[in-house]
Amino acid sequence: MFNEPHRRLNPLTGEYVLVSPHRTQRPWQGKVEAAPQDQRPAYDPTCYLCPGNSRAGGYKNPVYGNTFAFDNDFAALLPDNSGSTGLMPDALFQLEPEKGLCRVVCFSPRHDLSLPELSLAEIEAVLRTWTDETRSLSANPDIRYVQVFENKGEMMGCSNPHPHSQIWGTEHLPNEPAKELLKQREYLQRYARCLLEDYLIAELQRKERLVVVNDGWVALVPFWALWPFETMVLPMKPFRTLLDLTDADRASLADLLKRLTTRYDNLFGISFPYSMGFHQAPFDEEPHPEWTLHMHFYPPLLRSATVKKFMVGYEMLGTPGRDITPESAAERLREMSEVHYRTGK
Ligand code: H2U
Ligand code: ZN
Repeated sequence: MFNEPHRRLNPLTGEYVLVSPHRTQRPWQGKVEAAPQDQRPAYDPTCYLCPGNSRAGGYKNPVYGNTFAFDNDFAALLPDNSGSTGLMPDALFQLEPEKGLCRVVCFSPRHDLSLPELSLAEIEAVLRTWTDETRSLSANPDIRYVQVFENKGEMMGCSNPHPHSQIWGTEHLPNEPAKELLKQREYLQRYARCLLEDYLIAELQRKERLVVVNDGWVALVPFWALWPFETMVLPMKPFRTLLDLTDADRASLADLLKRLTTRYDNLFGISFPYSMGFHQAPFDEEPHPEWTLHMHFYPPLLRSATVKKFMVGYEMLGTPGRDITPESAAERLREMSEVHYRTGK
């Protein structure tokens, strides 16, 4: 691969990333984050997500034994938002109402565990809950997109270490899926093939960016990865949404997620922070033959548990960039053990 500065195209968004492999030797005298504290009790009486505890607005959590989903008490979107009528279309001042629903999904009653520390059966239960939530949100005629995501770790601004994720159902397509829809549609029209299906076939042949492969799913560092240890999870079968998965597909995805997130935790010996989520086809009554269900993991860490990547300066004003190549990041992740450093399992 190139050792000189180059740019790579992200075919899913149409945006470029600048790769500067020669810069990895540069000394770091900038911000060092405090290593996150990993010691937590199994139950925290002050946690608003632990079983039996109180939440905002006087709600009390049930003594749940598995996963637990509820309406976000501080939802960013509201279901009955009819908006102000009579808005004038204006080229420079466009505004429209947005309806939506925000859910919170706890992975486990255990306050001290995270995804890689759960059993395969427990991860399957999380996948089932995400699927059930997607089904009920998408049944609402006002909801055309369902975004499942987890924001993990203090470094990512996550407010609570209790393992949880969020699901937002919205009337409009969010920015990122909107870009991906356009690009996947263009590719299908041009090549009569799915962009991500072709991409997966090519990556399975090249092998240099693969991280974990099982019978149903692949985790890889995409050729155009922007975050140092960014990965994508792609299915071997042509799934469009979470609703297409069988129990067996969920079992194999649980296996892949456990192995991938264990490698992440082992990389710097900490509970690895990230934002991750699914990009599924919109629920707008269209068939979406262009779409391939996939996941993105965007971790902020660069070279240790305490040095994170800042997306600033030229990256905000020009083009985002990276130093370590996607190929070397994939190699580092491939070298990691699939035995978790903390649990020994
Ligand atoms: P994050 O840390 O990922 O933001 O998730 C916590 C969510 O939980 C956050 O969106 C919600 C916040 O609005 N929340 C409740 O729904 N009830 C509460 O009592 C506190 C926090
Ligand atoms: Zn808790």
